[in-house]
Amino acid sequence: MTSTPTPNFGSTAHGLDVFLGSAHECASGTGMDRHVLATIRYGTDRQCAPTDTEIDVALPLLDGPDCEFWTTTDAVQHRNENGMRIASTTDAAFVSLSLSGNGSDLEKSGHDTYIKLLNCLQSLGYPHLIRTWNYFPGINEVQEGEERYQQFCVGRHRAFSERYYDFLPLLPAATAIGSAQGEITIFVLASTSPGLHIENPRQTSAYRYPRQYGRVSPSFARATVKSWGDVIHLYVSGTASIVGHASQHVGDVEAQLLEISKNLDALADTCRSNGINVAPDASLKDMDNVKVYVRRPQDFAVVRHAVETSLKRTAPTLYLHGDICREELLVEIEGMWRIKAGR
Ligand code: 3EB
Repeated sequence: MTSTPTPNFGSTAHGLDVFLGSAHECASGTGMDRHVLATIRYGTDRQCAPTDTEIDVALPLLDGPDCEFWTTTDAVQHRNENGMRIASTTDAAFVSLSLSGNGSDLEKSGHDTYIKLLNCLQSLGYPHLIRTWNYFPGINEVQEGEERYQQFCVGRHRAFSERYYDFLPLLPAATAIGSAQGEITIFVLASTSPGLHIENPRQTSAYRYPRQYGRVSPSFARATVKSWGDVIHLYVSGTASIVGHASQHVGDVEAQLLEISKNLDALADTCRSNGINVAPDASLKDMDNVKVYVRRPQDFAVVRHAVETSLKRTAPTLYLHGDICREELLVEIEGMWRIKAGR
């Protein structure tokens, strides 16, 4: 019997792993043959300044492990360039950057940051964006008649269109979340080889949202699949209660959460019908590296209860207090599925 060959999503030789844990768990979690590519520290009351491999995200912790560790079996090289901190292996690069000040001109900050990142990744030989994270203060604040998120979208879009002739097929999975305090913090995972970007038929592609949501559409894909040697990761973008392009269940956080779960299930279905080996019942409960962003801390108890009971999730989950990029959205979830190679 012949089996369908497993698609090669840019397979490379070195394993990449990621897990949530507490600060002291990194050393024990990595073991002697693994090296740290990046540590992301969540929360607002850090005592010590970040080291060269640590990235701080200034969102208040509601519950869960406070660190995210990206590790690899490959050797890691560190360097600083033009305000960016770069950690790289033979096939992966993690690049981060923080801008002090609240970035009063978000269009300019978004543009300049993405130009810097794209130039850097190009020149170092990791031209393929796999996943991006964007955190900045006051995401829903209105400046000069326009939400800061929309200004950011304009700048990011302009950077992509200056660098690429046809960039929509290149857009990776992403997160954009607002913080009450802190700096603009952007970090990306990139590679020497491309991932496969995936859209969700239940949701309008964000890059095709109609103009009513802003001068330009947001530049991201719903998910990106990437093979790292013998592991395949499916990175899922920040997913909200949006069907088509319309926000659903305004004011009802629990209904929004159930809608998100349906979006995740539809995404898994699409992946499967495209030959990506997501488990048949893959859902929120099977995701790893899950972050749940909650707009109003008073909703946290309801959110956690629904995640654990209705959505049957028992694995480690990081709950953060953060603003979602449409005022009416109360909760957003990101994560990843690990996919088995072969069949
Ligand atoms: C949405 O689906 C919710 O602008 O990079 C989610 C993930 C959202 C990423 C981004 C925005 C972004 O439109 C918002």
